[in-house]
Amino acid sequence: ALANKDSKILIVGGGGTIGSSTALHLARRGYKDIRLLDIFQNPSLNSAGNDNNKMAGDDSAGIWGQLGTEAWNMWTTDPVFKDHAHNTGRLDLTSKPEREARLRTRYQGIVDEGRGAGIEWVEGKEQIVARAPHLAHADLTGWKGLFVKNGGWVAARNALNAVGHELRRLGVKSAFGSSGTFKELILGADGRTVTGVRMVDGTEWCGDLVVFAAGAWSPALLDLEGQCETKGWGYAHIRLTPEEAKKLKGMATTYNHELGFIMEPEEGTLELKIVNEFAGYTHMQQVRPFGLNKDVLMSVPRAHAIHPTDTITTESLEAIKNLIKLWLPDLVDRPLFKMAMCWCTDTVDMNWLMCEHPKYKGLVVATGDSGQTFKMFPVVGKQVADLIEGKLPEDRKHLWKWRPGAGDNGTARGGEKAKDLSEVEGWRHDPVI
Ligand code: FSA
Repeated sequence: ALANKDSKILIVGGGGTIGSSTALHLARRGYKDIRLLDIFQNPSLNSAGNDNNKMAGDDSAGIWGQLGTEAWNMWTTDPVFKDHAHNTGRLDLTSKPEREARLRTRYQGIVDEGRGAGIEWVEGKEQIVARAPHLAHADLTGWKGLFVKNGGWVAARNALNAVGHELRRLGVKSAFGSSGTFKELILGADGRTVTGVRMVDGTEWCGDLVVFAAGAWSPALLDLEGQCETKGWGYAHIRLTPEEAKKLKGMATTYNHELGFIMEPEEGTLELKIVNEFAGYTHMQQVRPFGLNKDVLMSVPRAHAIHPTDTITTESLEAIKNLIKLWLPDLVDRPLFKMAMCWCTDTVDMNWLMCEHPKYKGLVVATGDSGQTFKMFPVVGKQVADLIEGKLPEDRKHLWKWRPGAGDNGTARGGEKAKDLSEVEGWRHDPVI
């Protein structure tokens, strides 16, 4: 085991998805000295999870299938999570052969595992509209894919907030602001044993174990040897009338791999979020992650919380308007608001990077979200806690190991290469001071 119940555990990124889930599992297991460190308090405004809603569901095979089943189970039964899960079902659709092949493999994998009751293969207008009546007037030519029964969406920000409350109730400590913002590791005399972390204002927190879960900031803060690439995706909202919301009540989460996705608006807010799907944008900057002795060019977040006047790119805006025209034609003229970019970090093969850092003792990295983590929010921290306790099964350890330069195993995101934000317009609106 990398720690015992009395160890001082510091969680960098403790206000976000992976960090707060880790704290929850450790605290529930009786770890007594946990401290969250983050620039913003939970739910951190820098977290991709700080969002109205996220897609969720038991929709995969293999290890991700085991986790997905466990996660959906916890989403719907655990007292901290269950008020935030909405079992509307989820469509995962495409009209492109390459994506179709992947979805068919996934479908077959789930069926072969004896879990076929939770999933349906759908194609053609009749079958799709039966699960998504709101698409009755849309052109669904060539669309096919999965209908996931055990899934739908989760109220992401509210769930992150609920975990934050639970952590405070369980006695987990925290530091936010400049004394919670990571600058560097503090190493012992051997130059490799981590004894704590130093923050941007000079505060030093000592610890026996550091869990590094800085989400999209991870590769810019700590040298990850090129294993993670940070990208941003845009979203916008439209405000519905109560009558319009009533019509969409219970709507299955509708995802099309070429176009984007929508989910049922949360009761009370009447805000319908619309997202276009694409490769994401990089934001290349010179940075010096801890562990390197020179600056490197890499993609870093341009956080909305820190640049609140930024919106989204003109091309995302057009794609979002197009999605409204195709799927929700009655709402084409509705103004768009709450437009922002949300930042995630991808590994090449879209599996987490969750392991001990090979260069340092007492440092666990838990990152490489790859756009998959919020649906796993209740269980991602269980994997980190198992890793710390030496209980993580070998196959999971292998999947999430330190692997610079490793290929993609056919699981890479695919599609077009990401553009850089410097090449596209419309997103930047610096305030005039
Ligand atoms: O279950 C899923 O398909 C989640 S992907 C969600 C998403 O918004 C992606 O669509 C996007 O491309 C990026 O990876 C962020 O996450």
